[in-house]
Amino acid sequence: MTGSNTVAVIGLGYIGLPTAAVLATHGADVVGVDTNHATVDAVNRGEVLFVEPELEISVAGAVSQGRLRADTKTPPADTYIVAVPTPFAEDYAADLTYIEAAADGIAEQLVGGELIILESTSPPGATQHMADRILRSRRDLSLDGTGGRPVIHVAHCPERVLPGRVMIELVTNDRIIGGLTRTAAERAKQLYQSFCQGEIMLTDAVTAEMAKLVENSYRDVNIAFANELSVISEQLGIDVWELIELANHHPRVDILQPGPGVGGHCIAVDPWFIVSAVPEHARLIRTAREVNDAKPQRVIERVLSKAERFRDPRIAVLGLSFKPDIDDLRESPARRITAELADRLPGASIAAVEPHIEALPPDLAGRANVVLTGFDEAVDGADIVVLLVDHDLFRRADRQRLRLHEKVVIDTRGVWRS
Ligand code: SAJ
Repeated sequence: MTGSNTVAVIGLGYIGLPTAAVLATHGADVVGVDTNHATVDAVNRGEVLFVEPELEISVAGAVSQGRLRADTKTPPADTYIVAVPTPFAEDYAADLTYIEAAADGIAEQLVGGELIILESTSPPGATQHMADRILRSRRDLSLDGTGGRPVIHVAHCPERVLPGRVMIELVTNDRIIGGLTRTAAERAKQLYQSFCQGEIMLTDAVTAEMAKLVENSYRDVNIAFANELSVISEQLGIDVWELIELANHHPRVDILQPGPGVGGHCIAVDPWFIVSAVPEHARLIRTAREVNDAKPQRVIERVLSKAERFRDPRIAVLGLSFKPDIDDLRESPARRITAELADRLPGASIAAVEPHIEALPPDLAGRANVVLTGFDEAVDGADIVVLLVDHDLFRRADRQRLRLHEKVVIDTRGVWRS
């Protein structure tokens, strides 16, 4: 330990950068580390390369006060926070390569006494795996002082913030910290207390890892229930949104909303880590994933059947992001639906409307029959209107003026029910 309060945050993405900025504005000296040179250069200019309310102002302030800088190399620090991606591999097992690379960079710098926190959403056992990897290359260190070797403190503190509300939720959400030792958990608690106003609860590392996965699986299972109801309702010829609204009047029923599928990098991914860890028992969690993953295909088939009556259909696709009022297109069902419609209907012209982006992502830009266009223009020229994301702009639309009653409308979010 140097006696100072230096923090290295490894991974300057949707979680790492906000965490780095918040720590810096609460008195820590923070170095953000990322392998991407463009990200590092942007942060050092006080800029942010993705949309998150209030983030850029916080980064710019911390950089101009000299509390935050970015680098491609991991520096020596008192505390390391690992916030790198944990994608899943072909077989749905978590890919820990990024965590391992971060651990290798940290291992070189350790002198003993440091705190290392894994924030990335991780499968059960990942925190121990990270510590084991560090200790394999640093046999002069230990977790508990055995053999008189200096101690490193390792803990898991999963992030639970909602994209679009990250800067608020980082401060107000409760946090779970799971230490490989009690001292590690307590040290991590001290750090988070510097900016977190929520309750901070201590446990062991595996329970903390599972808590995060369980939160997102809980939501996935509940969305799957709503999505299954939407398919059942379609077969029975009833309006699923009316059905859910009525059922939700019961004091102990609170069904979520169906949609074109579940997107984003969390809820569509994390449940697989549980399934992969205990496949024979995670039956409901697996089925929920399958139900939600099947939903985009159902939407595609519905559009294709409506398109049969037009020679070269003009289709307006409303929304490409994975949820409303953000610019995040990761794992977006809307994007997948748009791409497949373009492939299956080569003669169709598809006008995609996404008010939060300025250019189509490469997979869609490469398709000759898809253009990015304005809302009114797309709807005006369309035979079929497919609403995929409940952006505020679409919710507030004047349906009379847009003459939606003259078109085939497929509203996957139920925002245009009369
Ligand atoms: N969705 C529905 N119907 C609903 C609610 C959501 O179809 O009733 C869809 C959305 O359209 C979207 C997907 O689910 O495609 C996920 O959106 P979301 O808003 O439920 O969640 P995320 O992925 O933005 O953030 C989640 C949050 N977890 C929980 O609410 C339990 C957040 O707190 C986590 O920090 C985040 O995952 C994460 O990083 O793990």
